Amino acid sequence: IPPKRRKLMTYEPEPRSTVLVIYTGGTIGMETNDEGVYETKENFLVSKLKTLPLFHDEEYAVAHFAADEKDFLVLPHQNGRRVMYKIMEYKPLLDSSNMMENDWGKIASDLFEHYDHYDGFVVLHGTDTMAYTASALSFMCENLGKTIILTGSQIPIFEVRSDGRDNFLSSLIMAGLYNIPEVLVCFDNKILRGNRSIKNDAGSFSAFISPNIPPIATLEIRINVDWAAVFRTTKTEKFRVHKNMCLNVGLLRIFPGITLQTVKAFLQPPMQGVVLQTYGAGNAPDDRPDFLKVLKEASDIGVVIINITQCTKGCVMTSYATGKALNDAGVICGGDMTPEAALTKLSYVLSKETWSMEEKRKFMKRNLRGEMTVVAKEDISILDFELIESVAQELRLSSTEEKKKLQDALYPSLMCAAAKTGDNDALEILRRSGGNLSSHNYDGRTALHVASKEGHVPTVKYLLQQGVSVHLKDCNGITPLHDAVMGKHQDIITLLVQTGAKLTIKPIVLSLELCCAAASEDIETLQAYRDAGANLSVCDYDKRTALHVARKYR
Ligand code: ASN
Repeated sequence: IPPKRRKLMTYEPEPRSTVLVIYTGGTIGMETNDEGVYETKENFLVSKLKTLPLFHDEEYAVAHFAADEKDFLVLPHQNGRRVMYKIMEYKPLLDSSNMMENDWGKIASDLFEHYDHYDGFVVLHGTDTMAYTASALSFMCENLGKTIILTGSQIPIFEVRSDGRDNFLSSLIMAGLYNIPEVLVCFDNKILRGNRSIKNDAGSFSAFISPNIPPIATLEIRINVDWAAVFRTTKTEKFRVHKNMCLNVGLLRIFPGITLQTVKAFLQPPMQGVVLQTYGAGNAPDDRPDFLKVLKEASDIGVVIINITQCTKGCVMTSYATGKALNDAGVICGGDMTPEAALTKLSYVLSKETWSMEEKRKFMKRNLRGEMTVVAKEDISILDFELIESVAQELRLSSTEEKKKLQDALYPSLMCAAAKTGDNDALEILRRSGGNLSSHNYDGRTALHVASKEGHVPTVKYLLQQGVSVHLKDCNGITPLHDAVMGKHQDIITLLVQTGAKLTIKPIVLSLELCCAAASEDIETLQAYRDAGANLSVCDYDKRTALHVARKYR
């Protein structure tokens, strides 16, 4: 028996994980040249790392590596486990400012080719366009089941002061020992979702943030992973990569006084998709019909336009007339996507040849890889969450009885959520798939309570036509009519009263509510109570009426 084999047989080596490191370039592996500027340098990272005990345990390698493992490096053990890694160096190594879409394609191909042979992957990358590559890879990698971490540094790894050593070591440990099936960015002891990250500081070691969601993990004395936040695919399909991204996309940041010519020129063919960076919560001038017309015309001929905010943090909403005007011009709400995520998602979605235009627009609104927070208000149906299907799959439910139980548990909440946004289509689908529209959630509220409170007349009508009772009370004894009164929705009050609803509120409670309304001159509330059939002369415990109060506060 050769000596190496003999050692192997005497004791079991620690369990090992393997990581493939794809080294694309960036400051992390650079050196200062004669002119005093950083430059990439080929063929030296591996040999130099081998001399650093923190990056390579030579003694272990000699004792335990098999013949076909000689290209690997191995970290000192971590809680009894070993991370072995192999570095695949690209030629040429690139400053990430020089990277293009075909470089993303190359990384994706290599991930695919080696996917089955490694437990996790680290991509060493320049920081300047790391957020773009991370976002692009998150979409290109379909049905991802392993950890992919992009990292780099602000100072080269072999300089005396460098953030590169920590970033690289943390990435190796996370990719090797933790299964977080996402494309991530590791920087300054934080693991961020790749398509949520942005380079936020050119001079800090804490160069990256994910402004709209907390880190997925933090590396402190303990490594804390927020497992509930990890985004997972719900498909039962194999990992694959989609490489042919659409290049006819662009990013247009509006500014006060932007000319019509600029906007027009930008939207010219062959442009297929534009990310429009607007002000604040998604606002653009609504007093320039020419500007909106140009957008509408482009959208009508098939250019997909996504609205995101110029602010680092926050999201696009249609709560202002200026934002609503964009919506009316066919511009799609991009929620809280980063510019990098919006652009690469557009590039990915537009390149899907089998998807119709309508599907492409729909998918742009959907959360595909955790890149956006789906705000239910923004004309997204709760059905877009594909909830029941995903939950049933996740729980591996098979029998009809199990599925029925799941339905009973989930449908009342789903119905209330649909009623909240006035989503009659969703309610109808839930009804057709066996849901009982009169069912109530954990605190006794039905879809009718919620729609009445929110003031959705068509939804209230629909529910009444489906036979939902107006007499149901929630756990606080509140009926849909009382909800409509509190929401001051006159037409809903009329509808409910027509259908036989009665106010069941106790006289003493009613008197207090009327007195409060009178004290604050809230005529609308008084009218609402009147229309709901309340006796406005009801007295409080002091025998005083709303009229007494109104006179006093006159
Ligand atoms: N220019 C470098 C790059 O992006 C910056 C860095 O890596 N810190 O490749």
